[in-house]
Amino acid sequence: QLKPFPKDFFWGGSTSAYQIEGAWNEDGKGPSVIDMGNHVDGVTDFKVTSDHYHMYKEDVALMAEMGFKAYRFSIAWTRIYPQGAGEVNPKGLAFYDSLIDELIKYGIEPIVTMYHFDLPYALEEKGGWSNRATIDAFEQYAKTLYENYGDRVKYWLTINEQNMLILHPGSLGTLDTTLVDPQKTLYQQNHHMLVAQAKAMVLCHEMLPEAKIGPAPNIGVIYPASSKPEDTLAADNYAAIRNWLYLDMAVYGRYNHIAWSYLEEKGYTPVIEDGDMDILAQGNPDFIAFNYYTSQTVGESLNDGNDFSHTGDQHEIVGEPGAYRGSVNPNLQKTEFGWEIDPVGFRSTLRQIYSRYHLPLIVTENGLGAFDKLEEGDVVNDPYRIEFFNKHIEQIQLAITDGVDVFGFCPWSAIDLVSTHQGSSKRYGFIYVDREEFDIKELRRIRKQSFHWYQKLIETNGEV
Ligand code: BGP
Repeated sequence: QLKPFPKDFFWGGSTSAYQIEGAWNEDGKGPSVIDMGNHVDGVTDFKVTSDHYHMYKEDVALMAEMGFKAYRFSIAWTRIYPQGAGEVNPKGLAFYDSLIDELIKYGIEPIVTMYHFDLPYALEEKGGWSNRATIDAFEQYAKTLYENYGDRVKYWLTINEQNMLILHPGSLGTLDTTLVDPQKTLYQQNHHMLVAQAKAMVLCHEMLPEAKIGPAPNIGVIYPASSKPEDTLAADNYAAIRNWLYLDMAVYGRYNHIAWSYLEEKGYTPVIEDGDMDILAQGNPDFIAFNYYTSQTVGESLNDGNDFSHTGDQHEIVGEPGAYRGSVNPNLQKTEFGWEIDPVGFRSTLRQIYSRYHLPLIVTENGLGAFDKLEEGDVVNDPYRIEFFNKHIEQIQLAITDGVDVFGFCPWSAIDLVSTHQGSSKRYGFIYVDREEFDIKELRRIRKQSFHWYQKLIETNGEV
């Protein structure tokens, strides 16, 4: 007997500032690492994207029409603090004021990510997350957000996919390619981000006792490539390095022991300053938000030069000699972009996270990137996306039936936007944005077939 979705379940959708807003240098916004970074040749940049900055009212009205109960979006740090710290930009503050008010007008719960890959470039120039001053800048930024929006925003997310920033900085365009010892530096940056996150959680609880805050990593179940015991051990290691390091720290305030032993073995351990572990222990999340696209499969490292491999997700070239070897899962089909599709793995992921942490869960990303086609008469048929979501939502319900406490599903993406490194032709939205890679046209919004399907799903609270 299936348990129903909770009555006040947060059905919604998700986006991030730099991928949807455009207006990259308007109204006092400072440049971020994304604006200044080398973006991938042959695809569009992030200057205009879906121009949500100017079209947000129309977009929110469409989300309301779909019946959204919640909308998960990010605030661009560089709109609030153009230089990352110091002077606040009133026009930046005003934009999110209006967006939040617009959401509330329709009864849509704002769920705010503070930082989604777009570090202020001014901070990057001073060393970015390698510099402990960035921790203070993040805390100051968090304080400003709480002061300005805390009366209306009850759900806060600290850092989007910190684990992907560390494990796949290349494809996210956030790696300083001049680094001599990138891995060691990345784990030092990781430590600073963890401290910054803990400080933001402590401050949130002090300033906004009614609000809730949590981390937002990308989590997916890790399978062993075979039943060979060494493969299972490798999968355990990879799960610790990819998933649990981040959540153990957020929840328990300590380094996962398997991940730590990996860091020691590789010589990647960060410098931990006095007081860091106390702050890490004090920062406690109220819930766990996570993004799930696919599972991963790894086996024992064979140290033969082929441990690195594309696995289920193309940002994830997985494998590390001496630790684990990336592997393709022969049981799974792939999307047009080569990402393995694994709805059952979604249920496993939900169960694993809940069993480890016993905190309420919200899914802040899940979705299918595809080359959607605009047909005659403004029709966009995306049955593959509907099928993808049906299968994943079914698995959430099974997880709920297993006793997992899930309070929301905000898939990627509410509306078409620009992919992290694969341009605007890789679409995820329920709402089509009429533009091409290098021709922005008029950016008309068009309801896809999945828009109507999702509207009905929300109306029936998950029964279709
Ligand atoms: C997640 C990110 C998003 C997003 C999504 C899809 O990793 O949090 O920002 O874009 O993946 O990935 P992509 O755009 O690479 O297809």
